[in-house]
Amino acid sequence: MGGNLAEPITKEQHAFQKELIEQSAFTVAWLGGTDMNSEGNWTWADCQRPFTITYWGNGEPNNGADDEDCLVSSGGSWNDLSCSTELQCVCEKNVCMKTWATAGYIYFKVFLRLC
Ligand SMILES: [Ca+2]
Ligand SMILES: [Ca+2]
Repeated sequence: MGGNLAEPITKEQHAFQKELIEQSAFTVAWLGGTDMNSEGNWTWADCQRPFTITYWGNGEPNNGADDEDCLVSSGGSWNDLSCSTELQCVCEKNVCMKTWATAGYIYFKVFLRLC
């Protein structure tokens, strides 16, 4: 497929991926953030950029069972979950694909399968 997990680093991109998930059959989907390298220090997986703006839900991230190092969007807010959880994902791609929706120069798509 050539894309990677979405990294909605701007408010516009966050709003866009939230809408995509809402339009899909799902409510929760993976995004490309993790703190697996350093607990509590969340970065975007692709280039290890630290988060600049965040949308954590109440009480999150809570590193539940000391095993939550991956990022999901859930109803528009963020939660950390165990990376081994099977969920659909929001992916992005930096080149034009007409079947993908666009927010700025990043192309997002919610994949309707587990990943
Ligand atoms: Ca964690
Ligand atoms: Ca959590």
